Amino acid sequence: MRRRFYPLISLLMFFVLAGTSFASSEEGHDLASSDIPDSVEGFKHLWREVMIDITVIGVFFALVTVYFLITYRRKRPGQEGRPVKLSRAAVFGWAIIPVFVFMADDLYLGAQGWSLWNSYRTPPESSYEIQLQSSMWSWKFTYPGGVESYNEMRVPAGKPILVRMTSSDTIHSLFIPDFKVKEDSMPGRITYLWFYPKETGEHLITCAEYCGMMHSSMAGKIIAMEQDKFDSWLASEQAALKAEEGA
Ligand SMILES: [Cu+2]
Repeated sequence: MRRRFYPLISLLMFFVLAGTSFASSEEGHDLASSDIPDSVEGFKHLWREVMIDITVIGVFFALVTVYFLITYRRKRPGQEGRPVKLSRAAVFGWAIIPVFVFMADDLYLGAQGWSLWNSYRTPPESSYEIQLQSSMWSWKFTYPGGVESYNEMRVPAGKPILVRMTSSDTIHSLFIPDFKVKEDSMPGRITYLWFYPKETGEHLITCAEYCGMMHSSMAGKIIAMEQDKFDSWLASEQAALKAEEGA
């Protein structure tokens, strides 16, 4: 009568999954600036949570499958199985309890993602804004003051960066894997994304929307620099721009 324990195992799974949610949501947030929404850390937690949950679920199903394979294997040639007779209550129990367990987890994760996304869509007020125009097959960044750069976005570290974008030809998509952000850019429309480079360093940029022949080479990078180095870089670019305009 070990079969009786299976619904109990499902319920146990529910508590394991619920437990991982609380464990990963209790970790501290240590963002430098208080106007940065929790979504920055929240998406990291959610990602980890999804990974833990699919691992727990995957291992559970693998173990159950192996157990069934061994228990119900054919032991002699010509052996026929005896189908199990289930009561009406058992049929409903078998269908509803596992659905309840796994859908509860899915809906919980889905709702968390939705509320994080809602808070993400309001960029922090302290954001530094950079304009982006994408075209086949490069990224053009324009900084306040008119300085332009191609395929290399220099940003000050420790500040949220807001990228407002459009496209001059077809649909492209700005994807920054390290910050888990992606947004389409398209002609006739202005879209945005923002990210928070906490520290100095380099990060890959790539186009995530098939946009023609050289789509796969439409890559670039973000260079997060210390604020004073960024300021002097921008100032020297601005001076060069002025000299060019004056000439
Ligand atoms: Cu593209």
